[in-house]
Amino acid sequence: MAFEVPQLPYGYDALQPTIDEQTMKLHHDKHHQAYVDKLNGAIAETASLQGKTIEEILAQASSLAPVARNNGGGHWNHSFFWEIMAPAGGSDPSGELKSAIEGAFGSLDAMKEQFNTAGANQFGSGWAWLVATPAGDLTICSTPNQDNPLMEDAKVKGIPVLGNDVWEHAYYITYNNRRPDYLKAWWNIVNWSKVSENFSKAQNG
Ligand code: MN3
Repeated sequence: MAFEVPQLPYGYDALQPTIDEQTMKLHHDKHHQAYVDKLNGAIAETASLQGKTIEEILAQASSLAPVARNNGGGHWNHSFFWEIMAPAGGSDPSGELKSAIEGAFGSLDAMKEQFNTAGANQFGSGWAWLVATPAGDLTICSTPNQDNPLMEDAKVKGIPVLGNDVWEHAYYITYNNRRPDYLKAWWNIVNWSKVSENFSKAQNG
């Protein structure tokens, strides 16, 4: 069964003005589709990857050919990304997640600042992550390219709870070179109820 690009849970224009419609169309229909097509192509030529879930594939990241690693990461990361955004005016972190964020970072604002710094300082393309670690803590990291904390050779390993795409294709049409402005504005469209759900699932294994 080949992997597929999931449908967006909202319209292409639903995240405006934070993310413009053209960016969403290109990002979802072209970039994500290309990751999926190349991943499916790699799997068709690699018997050991056939029948595996995307998480099982990423768990053996260090032994993958670059085409499978990069496009497998691209598929997982973007499928995750669409779900953790929602039209502006959404919820705040739930009680349990709020407590965990305050315990780890002092406050929600302090967490956002650390996350934005990780995203701004990621040289070139990559992602910023809020991660539930195997020890049950929350931490922030960034990864290059389409890597993520599920990869067994990631510097910071764990289950992503929240992540932002800092590739130029994610923000350049509206924000040009101003990645920090994109990072700051992006919090307007975070779907905190989905993030809280991710955190609960991570805590329950
Ligand atoms: Mn992207």
